[in-house]
Amino acid sequence: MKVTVAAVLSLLPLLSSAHCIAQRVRINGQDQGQGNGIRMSTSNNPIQNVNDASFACKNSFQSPVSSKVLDVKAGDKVGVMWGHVIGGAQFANDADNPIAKSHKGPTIFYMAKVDNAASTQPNGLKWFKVFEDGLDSSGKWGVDRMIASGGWVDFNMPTCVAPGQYLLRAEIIALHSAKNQGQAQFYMGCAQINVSGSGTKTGDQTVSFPGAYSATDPGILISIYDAKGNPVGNGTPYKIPGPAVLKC
Ligand SMILES: *[C@@H]1O[C@H](CO)[C@@H](O)[C@H](O)[C@H]1NC(C)=O
Ligand SMILES: [Cu+2]
Repeated sequence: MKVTVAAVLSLLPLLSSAHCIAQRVRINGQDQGQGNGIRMSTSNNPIQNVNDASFACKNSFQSPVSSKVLDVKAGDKVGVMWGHVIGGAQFANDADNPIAKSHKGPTIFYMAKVDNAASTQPNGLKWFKVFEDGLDSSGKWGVDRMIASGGWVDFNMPTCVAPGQYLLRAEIIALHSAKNQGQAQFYMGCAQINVSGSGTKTGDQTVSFPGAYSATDPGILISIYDAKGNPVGNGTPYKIPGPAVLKC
């Protein structure tokens, strides 16, 4: 009987999840390896409560969490890779890798200055936004571009960021059901980086996670569908949640 229950439970992720996990970092296109320098969750489930205690960096981390802190120079191109499960595809021709195509929404990066990126707990940190990619004029979303890039989202480390260690928070918001409050899906993962350079900034506008978002923010409680039901936006510009992106 136990075997039968276990077998049934093992099928549940196949039936229910079209979600994703942040799992790799690349620097100037150089893949740093799965789970290396990133706090990789074993769960691809989203967080839907914006006040969840794990809203900064997710939870259910693979053990041990990487102790690696990745060196990044200000101005480097830094990317994080998302995949349906750890490793990417769940099975051959997995249409939900890196994420289900229905999961339209923005891709975002934040950073927070820390003393030790490998050990710092993420709650109470001051996060500043360094990248955001929402809805463009052709009806394509940041998530569409992430899927087209094989799960990668890259940004340029601003040259004005002060040297030191940071948690780099990658985020995706899936808005397919966001017309009802509490139904936007948040995915996040935190990379551990050490920035070198001659910048001085650690954020102009900083926010806390949880705390930065409200369940009724216009970019969180929203129907993304046009009159024909296409997920191309509702006719008004999409407002990405959170503060403005750091300007150098
Ligand atoms: C961060 O980078 C600086 C400058 O390259 C280096 O001196 C320091 O040891 C690095 N720290 C970590 C934790 O990697
Ligand atoms: Cu999902």
